[in-house]
Amino acid sequence: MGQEENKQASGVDGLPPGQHPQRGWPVLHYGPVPRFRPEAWDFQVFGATASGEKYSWDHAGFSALPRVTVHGDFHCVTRFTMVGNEWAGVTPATILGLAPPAPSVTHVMVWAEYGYSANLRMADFTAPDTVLATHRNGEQLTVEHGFPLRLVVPRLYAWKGPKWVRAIEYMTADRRGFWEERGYHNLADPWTEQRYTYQESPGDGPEH
Ligand SMILES: Nc1nc2c(c(=O)[nH]1)N[C@H]1C(S)=C(S)[C@@H](COP(=O)(O)O)O[C@H]1N2
Ligand SMILES: [Mo]
Repeated sequence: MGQEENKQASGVDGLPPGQHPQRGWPVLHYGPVPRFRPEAWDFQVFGATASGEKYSWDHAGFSALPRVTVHGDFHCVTRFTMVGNEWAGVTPATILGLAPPAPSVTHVMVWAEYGYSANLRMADFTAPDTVLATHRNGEQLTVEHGFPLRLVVPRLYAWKGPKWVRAIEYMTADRRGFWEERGYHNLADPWTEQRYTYQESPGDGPEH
């Protein structure tokens, strides 16, 4: 019976329900595309760090961090899915190792240029396929797709993956990010179609 339920819950080709496969890679975001200025770029970790200090990398320093390759689909809540991407970049585990969070940290806010943000539970941020990506399918990201750095969280709807990432904030309680404050589900699991705020169950997110 569990298997039957799973079959009914997933859509065509093993995609999450309500998703269809996409050829090509659409560009989707709110607001303008930021210009990359290497001398002004940094990547920061702030909030509830174990030491109380803020951490910062310039572009050369960030580019020297250990790198991995992961595989993951990309599910936009507008219902297209890009299947079978190879993402390359830096794992959240590497960042957490270099900038240890306080034991009380439960969530992160991922911050991008122009104030875009997305909140994540620590378990989703540290999932084995979550990556701070610089490349897709062997090619450097274009600026429209988030160059020089974007987050990819294949297990969640793609709005949880900010393009043009600049900082990670360690949080000791959950707080809504950009789209989560604007009617989108706090958790964003595509397999259970957590699309909109009105679908949230008690405990799925902080009070408004
Ligand atoms: N900074 C920023 N990142 C963002 C968004 C945005 O509006 N601003 N939109 C999100 C949404 S809804 C999606 S579907 C993906 C789209 O990424 P793409 O343009 O590379 O396909 O970026 C996500 N990251
Ligand atoms: Mo999206």
